Amino acid sequence: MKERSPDNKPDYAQSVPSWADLRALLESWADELGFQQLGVTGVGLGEHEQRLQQWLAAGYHGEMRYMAEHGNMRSRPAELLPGTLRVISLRMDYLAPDIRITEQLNNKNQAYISRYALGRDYHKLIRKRLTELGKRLQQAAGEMGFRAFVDSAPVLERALANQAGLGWIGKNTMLINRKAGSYFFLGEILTDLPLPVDEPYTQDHCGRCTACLDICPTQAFVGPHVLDARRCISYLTIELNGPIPEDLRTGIGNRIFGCDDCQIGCPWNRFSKASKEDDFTPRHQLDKASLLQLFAWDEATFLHRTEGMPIRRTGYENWLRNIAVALGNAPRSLEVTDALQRKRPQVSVLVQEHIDWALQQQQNTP
Ligand code: B12
Ligand code: SF4
Ligand code: SF4
Repeated sequence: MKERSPDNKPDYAQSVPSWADLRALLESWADELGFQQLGVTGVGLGEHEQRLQQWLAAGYHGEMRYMAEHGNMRSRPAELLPGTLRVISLRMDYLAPDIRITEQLNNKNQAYISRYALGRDYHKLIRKRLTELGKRLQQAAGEMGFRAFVDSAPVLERALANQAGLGWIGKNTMLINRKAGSYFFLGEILTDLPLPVDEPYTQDHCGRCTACLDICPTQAFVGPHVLDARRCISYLTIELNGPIPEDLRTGIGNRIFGCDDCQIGCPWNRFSKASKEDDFTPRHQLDKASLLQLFAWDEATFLHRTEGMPIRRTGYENWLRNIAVALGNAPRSLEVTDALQRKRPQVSVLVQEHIDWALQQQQNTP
């Protein structure tokens, strides 16, 4: 590739855009492709690497073995894609408009599904858009290698976004933006194009607030910025296979897939923006469904209705397991005990055990 002059002036060859031109193009394409913000960073993650190591050493990742695999690759993007010089980090807001978050959460007969999971699976959508963005950049820049990632690759996405200037890592460990809160996904493009980098976001706007730490229903935070995933409802309902530890079941309440409490409680989410993506609109009225409605789904219905949605990831057995726990936490009623008893003979030993717990809970509820 031809060199660009460092002062951003158009180069000796007219056809080579300056860095400033490339950045402007990148921003306008990102906007066109539905991203709300981008930033560029290098490949060194500084203290984040050590923090990740400490977190893993403490075992906070639980059964998410993929977190501990790959050595230092997760904090060294150039090991994931050799030749990488820069990471372009991007944000896409996902909060569907007109969703009544707290109403659903506060009604214990209703099923609470975390906000990011109500619509289409974001992985495919975002990766496709990132790849398109990378291709456009490649065309404009000339020779350039790149790969797009979202969520699933071994990279420390929040640390990268923080280094790229997108926001700070709050005490709830979320990447937060002052003007947009934290209800967004992160994705990135790793490239060998030496784009000028942005300043890392060094301010911290949490101040003395501890709302997220106090509100967490299962006390999953060891302290500010450190989450013991093994206690987090998101982990328990999505990542964990097998039985949910009994001492954490009541804390789960009616949350059957993921949890948003440490974001709902965050004052910066007053500034969160509604998503413009139709794909993030709730499907099958899952933002309004009752626990009993969802518990009645058979496997074929589950597979059919959750096709292309993040909920598919948990599988039917864990889905029933989670709803059984939530029914145990629901107000005492004949309808609930009846539904639990009727389902019992049709399900696995794992789900039966959770149903038995739920029946016991129902009995103990005044
Ligand atoms: C594993 C994982 C989980 C696990 C563990 C979460 C965790 N906090 O680590 C579980 C299943 C619990 C989970 C839950 C959720 N997740 Co998740 N998850 C991931 C994943 C795959 C890796 C995260 C990771 O690297 N953890 C390792 C630990 C060490 O990192 P960390 O907790 O972020 O800790 C950092 C800081 O807190 C910091 N730190 C430690 N001490 C200190 C001190 C100071 C002063 C500072 C500044 C920092 C600091 O050090 C760490 C390294 O930077 C990422 C995708 C990716 N590849 O990055 C998505 C990701 C983080 N998850 C995401 C989402 C949306 C969620 C949920 C909201 C989903 C839901 N509604 O249920 C919840 C939120 C729970 C929470 N508070 O984190 C988004 C976050 C977007 C954002 N705005 O931040 C990501 C980026 C996916 C994506 N591509 O959009 N998740
Ligand atoms: S997602 Fe829920 S359970 Fe997990 S840390 Fe946040 S408030 Fe706690
Ligand atoms: S709730 Fe308060 S402490 Fe927690 S992340 Fe938000 S501002 Fe920071």
